[in-house]
Amino acid sequence: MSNLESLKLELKNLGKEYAKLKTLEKTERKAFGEKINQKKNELLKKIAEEEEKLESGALEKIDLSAPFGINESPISFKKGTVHPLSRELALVSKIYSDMGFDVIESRQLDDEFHMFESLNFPAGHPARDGYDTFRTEEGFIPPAHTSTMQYRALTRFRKNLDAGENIAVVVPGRVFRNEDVDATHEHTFYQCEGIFVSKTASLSQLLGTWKNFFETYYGEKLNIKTQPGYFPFTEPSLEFLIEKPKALGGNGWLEMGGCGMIHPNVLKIAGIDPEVYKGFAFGGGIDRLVMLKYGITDVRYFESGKLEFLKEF
Ligand code: FA5
Repeated sequence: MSNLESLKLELKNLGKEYAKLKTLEKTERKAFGEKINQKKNELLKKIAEEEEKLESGALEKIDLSAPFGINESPISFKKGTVHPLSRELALVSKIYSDMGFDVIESRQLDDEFHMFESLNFPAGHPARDGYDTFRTEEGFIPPAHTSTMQYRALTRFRKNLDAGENIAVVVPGRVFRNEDVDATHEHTFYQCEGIFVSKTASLSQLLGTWKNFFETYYGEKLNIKTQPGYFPFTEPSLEFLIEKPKALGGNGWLEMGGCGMIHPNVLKIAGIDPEVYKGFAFGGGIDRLVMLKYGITDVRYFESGKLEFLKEF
């Protein structure tokens, strides 16, 4: 039993002594009462001292274990900021998610099959050279576009079609090209791929879907137009342009990415019958999307790690 506990017990037992008062002669009562009162006061004093010791002991423990006051810091912490591309990628994903698309992650190392064969670039196809692809010594490929995820998205969500639903997926991701870099060309940048498959998917649905995305992102109605493009994995293939948003100065057309109806061979390789299902796909650059929104003049700022640039966001 601790010191404090035994003192408290003593005090409790002292209480019983008061009952004896009644049994005493009047002359004896005064002296007896004074004696127990004195004893009681002594005990209360000792209990208070013990409790104080305990309390100050607890405080000492905190001081010993904490290197500094628990509510203050010797260092002034400066809050960092989210990188503008990370923030805008989250916004892009949210817009597509609100439109009903699943969002899946891409990868930063891929292979020949996903980069080329699954996308209808047979071995020796001249368009393979157009992608300025990096390769590791082991033969892996850092993806040159997010289209490398088409086969994975199609095979993963093929079960939707069996259940009578559509495939609607977007894939934001980091991509790499062996480019001559300049103000609008980086070796490392971001894209967002869109993939939609149903029995009735059409080119007009593709244009409506992408227009809807750009209008939500820039917050105003936009004029769009297309011009012919070429990608082995879509047929027909188009380049998608928007008229510069009025809030950003208007005037002039900007190419935002490539798109088209998914080539029947790409559906076939992914185990989807092109006689029954049709699909559209689109892939746009995130860096240029964000540059336009914030008036950023050089794409190389994003990967530069320059604090003066990053602090603006
Ligand atoms: C493609 O990458 C195709 N995969 C797009 C596609 C997807 C077509 C699905 C059909 C179906 P392209 O190489 O044009 O396409 O690149 C698309 C966008 O990526 C460009 O419009 C541009 O915004 C961006 N981009 C391309 N190269 C760079 C670069 N070096 N630096 C920054 N952004 C770039």
